[in-house]
Amino acid sequence: SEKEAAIAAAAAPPPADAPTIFDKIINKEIPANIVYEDDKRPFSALPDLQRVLAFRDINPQAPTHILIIPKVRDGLTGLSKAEERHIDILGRLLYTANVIAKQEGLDDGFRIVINDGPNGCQSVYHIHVHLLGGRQMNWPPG
Ligand code: D5M
Repeated sequence: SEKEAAIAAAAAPPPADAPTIFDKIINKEIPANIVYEDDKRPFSALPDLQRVLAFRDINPQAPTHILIIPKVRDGLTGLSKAEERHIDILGRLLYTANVIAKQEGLDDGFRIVINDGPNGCQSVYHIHVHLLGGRQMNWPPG
């Protein structure tokens, strides 16, 4: 029906090369509460494609709610677009989530979430790891 088509269009992911709001955060064009950043240091061995940025979610779902993202998207609009070349950055995103969890004092545990695509309720098509903590999380998730 026309209504079903409208819903499908609204939920459809944008083109893979479409910029997202996270580009503006990476480029410091809009403010964000940044909690971690792999800086571009002249003598750092960390390749550009493995650098991550983390900032507080604007719509927090827990006392601690932080997003960890690659500073260069490199086609990784979502986890479902992952290819072998992304293995290092994927590892770094998870590793950094743990570093930040410790920084935030989440010693009793935390939740990691990656939403993918319409069914996963993904809204920003630049891969991001949600770090949630500071309260008892529930299972199953909504
Ligand atoms: O999660 C996308 C998340 O991104 C969602 O929890 C809100 C958050 N968001 C959107 N815009 C901003 C800005 N400008 N700052 C901080 N956080 C933001 P998803 O998994 O795609 O649903």
